[in-house]
Amino acid sequence: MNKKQALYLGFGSNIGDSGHFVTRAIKEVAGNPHISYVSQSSLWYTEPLYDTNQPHFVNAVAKYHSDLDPYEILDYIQLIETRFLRLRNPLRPKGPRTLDIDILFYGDHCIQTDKLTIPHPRFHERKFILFPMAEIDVNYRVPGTLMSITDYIQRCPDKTNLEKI
Ligand code: A4P
Ligand code: MG
Repeated sequence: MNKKQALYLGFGSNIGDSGHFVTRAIKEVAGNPHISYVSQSSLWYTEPLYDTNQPHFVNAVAKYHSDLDPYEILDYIQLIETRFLRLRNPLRPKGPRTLDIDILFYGDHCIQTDKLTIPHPRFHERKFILFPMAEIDVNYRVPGTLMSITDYIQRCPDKTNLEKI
């Protein structure tokens, strides 16, 4: 059996009752017997990044412990996205969604394949990930780097607004 490692997931929604979807999804992830809930950030109300012509998002980060393989985690979070009626519009990849779950960090895994990149490839350019991460573990050191969440916040180019709900 694999050892238990800290898993950080990012949640986002901007269709429907987003606060409720994110809160429920954080709990549903821990419905897997191999994933145990540790803590979570506040919910944040965030201005959209990238595709800016869409409603504001609700974002949050949650921390778990797990002994699953990273690809098993990816399959599982995609199953949960589907349960929340997540539909993918290939013409608008960064567009509105009922629920997006991203793997941000997982133990000391550093993976770069077509299917999965950990740490998440764009975490450092997103205040909607860095600010909730700082609430959970401000001194967290990002695997494969010598930098903490605070260091990344100081260097983050993101100028969008966000506020705690
Ligand atoms: N994939 C690779 N690495 C990962 C990872 N670490 N975690 C692959 C999860 N998935 C990963 O993801 C596409 C594929 O990425 C997966 O099949 C998996 O094999 P997806 O969730 O189907 O597609 P997506 O949501 O269009 O991509 P992504 O990157 O999750 O979207 P983004 O970049 O998150 O953009 N503004 C604010 N304020 N808040 C937001 O939450 N979100 C987006 C969506 C745009 N602007 C936003 C927000
Ligand atoms: Mg995603």
